[in-house]
Amino acid sequence: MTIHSSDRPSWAEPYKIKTVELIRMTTREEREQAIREAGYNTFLIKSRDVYIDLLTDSGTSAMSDRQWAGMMVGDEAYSGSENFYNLQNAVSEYYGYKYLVPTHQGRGAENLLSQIMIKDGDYVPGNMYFTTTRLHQELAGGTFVDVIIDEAHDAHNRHPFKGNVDIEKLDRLVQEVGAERIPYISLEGNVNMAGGQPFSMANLKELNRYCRKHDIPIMLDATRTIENAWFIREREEGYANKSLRSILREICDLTDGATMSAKKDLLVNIGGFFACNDETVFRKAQNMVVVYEGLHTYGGLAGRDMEAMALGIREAVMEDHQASRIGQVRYLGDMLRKAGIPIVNPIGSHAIFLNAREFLPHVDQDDYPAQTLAAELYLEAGIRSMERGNVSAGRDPETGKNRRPALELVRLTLPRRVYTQAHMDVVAESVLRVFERRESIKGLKMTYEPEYLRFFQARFAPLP
Ligand code: PLI
Repeated sequence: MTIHSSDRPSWAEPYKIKTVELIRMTTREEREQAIREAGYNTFLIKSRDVYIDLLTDSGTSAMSDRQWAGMMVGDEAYSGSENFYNLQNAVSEYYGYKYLVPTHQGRGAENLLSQIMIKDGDYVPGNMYFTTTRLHQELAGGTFVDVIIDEAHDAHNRHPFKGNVDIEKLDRLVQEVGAERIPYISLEGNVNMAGGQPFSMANLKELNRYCRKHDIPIMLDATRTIENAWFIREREEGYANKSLRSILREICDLTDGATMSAKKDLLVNIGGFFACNDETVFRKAQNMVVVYEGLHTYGGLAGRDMEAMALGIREAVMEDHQASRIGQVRYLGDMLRKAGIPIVNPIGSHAIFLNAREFLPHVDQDDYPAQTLAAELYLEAGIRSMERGNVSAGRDPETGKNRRPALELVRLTLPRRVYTQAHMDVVAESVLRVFERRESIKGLKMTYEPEYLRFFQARFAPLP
């Protein structure tokens, strides 16, 4: 019998700390200046002015001593690096796809997939949008169509699998536009914009049956799929005694290919890949990667990066690693929930999402409550978070208006293996202090808006 670490009443980090990075607490005056200079956009704050950095779990994880040792065996040959073959073996062993093309990060893989498979006028259904994914679909001439279940758009709904695809919504699209105008469905594990919400294996099996019938490939956004596997084991009948590794493989076997940002699940600071089972698609990706990323055996990465990724795959499926990863997120979420802070439920795997709509009900969505709350949390305690609401959603290309999404959220994203429980206590106390003075908080107006992915570089000013 396998004893999973989730059987233990409490978790502890399955590592000890060998190197530390010093962080600096700033004064209120310093933070006021920093946020003003950053145009009230947490993306634009200098890292040295941040105390606890919860902007993202992307590329911010701590690598293990083995991964660092792997960096030293980087084979920096332009072609045919040994580390590429190690990565290829690891992807084939754990994810099971036949063909692999490395890319510098996730959006590099999204570019390949979108350019290869989408034609002008196509429709790309997906279980909620992700910013870079949708943009690449649009740049390739496609229109993204949200086919996630309605529950995902409701921060209070406790559905255990809010990442599920609504097959009826998908079928309506197929009836309306025809399967031949749907190059693939984009399926994301632990749906980021919904609050890190998983899909179930039952839903994926049903989706697979439907897509086989209509000849629509399923392309997985595998970025946080190992974390999705954790929830399948925890919540779905028949999976309690299965390993994360076997659940991951079952997911991949029900799909046709994947894009991957290795900067999340896979515990590296840079890297990604495109993988698939179709040889024609692979040949196109292999050819296109040399235009945008680099030769097909490195795709924009150094040999050492590919080695760290290959080792990261093996560490990411370790049971005690995920137990402590998800345990830490829940620890923070439970503290906030008990203090009456409005957050998205159920708690996902990579972040706690503050419900800015309820935190600042008096701030209109076009005055950007989530952007405002992220700026206030930085001002309060030097904690950096990320807006995931009206700014991130962007404008509707047809109407030019803000999309005003149902979810107006601030994401407190936990890097893997980086912060301690004591840091989580400080975060919770700081959020509470902002909550206590919430009524005096006013919104922001946008003063600079870039054309693409505006949330990265937009600037704001406080409303009077
Ligand atoms: O940041 P990239 O290019 O390595 O990956 C893009 C990307 C694709 N899919 C998903 C689900 C993501 O979450 C994602 C990147 N996410 C970031 C940067 C984040 O902060 O969540």
